[in-house]
Amino acid sequence: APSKKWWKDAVVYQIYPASFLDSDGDGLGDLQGIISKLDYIQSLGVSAIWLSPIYKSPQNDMGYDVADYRNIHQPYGSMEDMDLLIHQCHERQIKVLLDLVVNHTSNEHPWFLESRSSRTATKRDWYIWRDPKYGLDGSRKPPNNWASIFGGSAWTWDEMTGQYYLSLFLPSQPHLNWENESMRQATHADMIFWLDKGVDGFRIDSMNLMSKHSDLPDAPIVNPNSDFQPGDKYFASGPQLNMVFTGDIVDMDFGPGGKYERNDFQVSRLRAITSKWQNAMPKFGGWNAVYLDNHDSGRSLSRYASDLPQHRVNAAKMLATYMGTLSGTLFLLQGQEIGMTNIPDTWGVEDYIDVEGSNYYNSVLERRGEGADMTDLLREMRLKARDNGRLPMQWNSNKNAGFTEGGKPWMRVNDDYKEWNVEKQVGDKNSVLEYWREVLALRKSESEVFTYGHYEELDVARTGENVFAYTMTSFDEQKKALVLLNFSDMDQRFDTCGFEGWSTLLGRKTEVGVGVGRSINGYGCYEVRPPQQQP
Ligand code: TEU
Repeated sequence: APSKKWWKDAVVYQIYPASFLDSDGDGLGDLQGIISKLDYIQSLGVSAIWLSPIYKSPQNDMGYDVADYRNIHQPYGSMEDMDLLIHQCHERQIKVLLDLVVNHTSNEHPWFLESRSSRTATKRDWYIWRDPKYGLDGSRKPPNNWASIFGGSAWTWDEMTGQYYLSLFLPSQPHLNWENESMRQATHADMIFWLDKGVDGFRIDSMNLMSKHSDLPDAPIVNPNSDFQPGDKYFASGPQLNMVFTGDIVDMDFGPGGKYERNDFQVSRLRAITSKWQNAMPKFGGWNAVYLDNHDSGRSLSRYASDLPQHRVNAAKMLATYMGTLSGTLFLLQGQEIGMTNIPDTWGVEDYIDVEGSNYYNSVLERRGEGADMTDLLREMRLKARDNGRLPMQWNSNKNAGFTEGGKPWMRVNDDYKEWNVEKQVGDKNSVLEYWREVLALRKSESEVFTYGHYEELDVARTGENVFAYTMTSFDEQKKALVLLNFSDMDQRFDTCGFEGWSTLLGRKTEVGVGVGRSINGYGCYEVRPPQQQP
């Protein structure tokens, strides 16, 4: 059986500070806004919060470009606010995890300013600098052909010292050189600064990119239309860790040629990925991070289930059942607990403001020519653009969903907020929110079955393509749960043979009868019972 740890039992609630709650009316969320909602967060039954970056930053990439690890981005508040937030979380037994963005810094970080000052600078080697290459015609070229994840080359030219630096995201996000001992020590000191303040741990950003192949070789050409190629295999997934976010599920509807290539969701893919990781982790002594949504993805409800009015509640509950019953540490994104969706399809491209999506849109537009038909790309952006997970939190049916009482929210509020908000759902026993509370309470009381349990997929021949079913069993084999998830918009039949007499603890109260062919049109149901009751 897996060893017990607090971080394994944790249910982590990801807060995107810019979009959570604005307390001072500038249209941007802030730390005092978060503090004012800690009772709400506690009431959900989560045990930790993960704050997306709150450090001082020019915000070229929403704070994932840090200029000072020991200061707070001023519009979010002060260090006193941060101390208060940590303190108030702990009073409620909520742990605090910070987003540690140390694969790269902002180009405004003093380390980088020093590093770029000359080739012999003390911190020159803290970043990844290389000489240019030259083409046959004498033209200057980057040291290799790697593509930036945000478009263009992964290398940025620095005129002053005549070298390139590696920047796999924006040019303003130079990559730190993790081979450098003194840089590592400085980073550790910044981490200790926060641990001394009482934070409980870190979600480490882009950790998978920290160890690079020392030769930085050219990547094979998979994209003949581009000068730059994905070089992942030379820079991704080197380090070994206790727990990682695997990207398989959030990337599952990307095309082979890239994120915005059409590749419609199929339940079979989710089933295969889930089974792969649920089976592999216990086998190799690893540990799963269970999540469907984050600030870099579209909302799973819109991508993998249905946000149509007639299905939305059930679909959101089904995904909650899925997440809440799997083994691993659970991560949910703010708004997931009320069934928030992606950007409505009536919005235009101007409502997408994130760098990743807009850079891509502009590069395609440039290729196709001004005035070209872009509907195919917009369709994909509505599913997958990072903006979808970043819309302001919907608190109530007041103006701007209660997110801000002041001026213009930094990002447009979803049109559906009058019907879909926290206030409407609290206390409504049929709501998505109350269902999440139920799921989390059960996950906690039956952690042996779920968090630490043993997963087994039910054969698709038995369930049919649209139903994803599995059992979770406690390691002492004393308890077992059956999870049935109907990913279609129609009732499905499930042969209950072998599960006769089990009671439904969660989900639609479907009678699970004897024999064949009971109709299950729910978003999943499962039961827990001792094995001696097995027929
Ligand atoms: O993202 C890590 C990452 O690898 C991204 O490529 C991610 O897959 C991409 O956003 C998908 O479109 C982290 C942060 O989570 C992200 O918000 C930052 O933009 C990125 O690092 C750079 O700091």
